[in-house]
Amino acid sequence: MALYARGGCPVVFDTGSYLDTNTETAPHPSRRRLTLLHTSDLHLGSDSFADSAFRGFELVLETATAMRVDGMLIVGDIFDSSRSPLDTVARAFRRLGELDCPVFLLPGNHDTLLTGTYGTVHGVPAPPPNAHLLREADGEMAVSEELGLSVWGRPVYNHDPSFRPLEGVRPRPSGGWYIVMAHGLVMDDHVGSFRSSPITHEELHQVDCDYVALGHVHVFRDVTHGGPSAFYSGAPSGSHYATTALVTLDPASGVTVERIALA
Ligand SMILES: [Mn+2]
Repeated sequence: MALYARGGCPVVFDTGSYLDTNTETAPHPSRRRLTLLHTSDLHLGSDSFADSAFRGFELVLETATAMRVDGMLIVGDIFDSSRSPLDTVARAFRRLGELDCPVFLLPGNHDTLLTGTYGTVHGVPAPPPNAHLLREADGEMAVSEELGLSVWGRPVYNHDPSFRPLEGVRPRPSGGWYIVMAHGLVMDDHVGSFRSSPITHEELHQVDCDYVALGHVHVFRDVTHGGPSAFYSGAPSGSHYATTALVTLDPASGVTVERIALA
């Protein structure tokens, strides 16, 4: 559990078995309007485009600050590989720690530095206090009581066809907003069953939450399939279509998602 004070109100991140007890004894406040910046696939520390990757990250941070968002969602592949330089990791975490809002961080298939899938990397800096890294292999919930927001995600430990990013999604908490993060490939009909980390249209239809924040595909895309709004944010660097997504949760008008071009 980590505590982060913002505006005098503690934000409590709960993990694993803590959660059910906590939500029953401390119900969320009623929903209020929230804006969240959704990003993914930053690939910091890449061998091939390290400088532009970090510039893309900085553009996302500038956008978050300029828009005074209430929180940030980073849906996988923040780092490029287990070989991403640790000083890049430290710099990235320091910059995230300077944000005046909670950050929800889900490891993607490239984040083996964070999951230790290929062996523990020694000396990896800790995420800043305002960030919650969703590391539990079976999925993990983080709760910001100040925002009235719960965020669930299942990190990628084994990027293969048997891994289902939306398997075991926690039921919707009793109050507040609920966002599910998933790093994987939404399967269109023409895509074969051999693809890794698949997400089906049926899963997107069935999931009971307010917004599904996706990562892995580097292009902004609406993949809503009859259920909650579901979008890929696009990557903030590495193409001519560098984007991020601004998500607004509004009690009156519902969920809206805007594509923000960064290039
Ligand atoms: Mn990926």
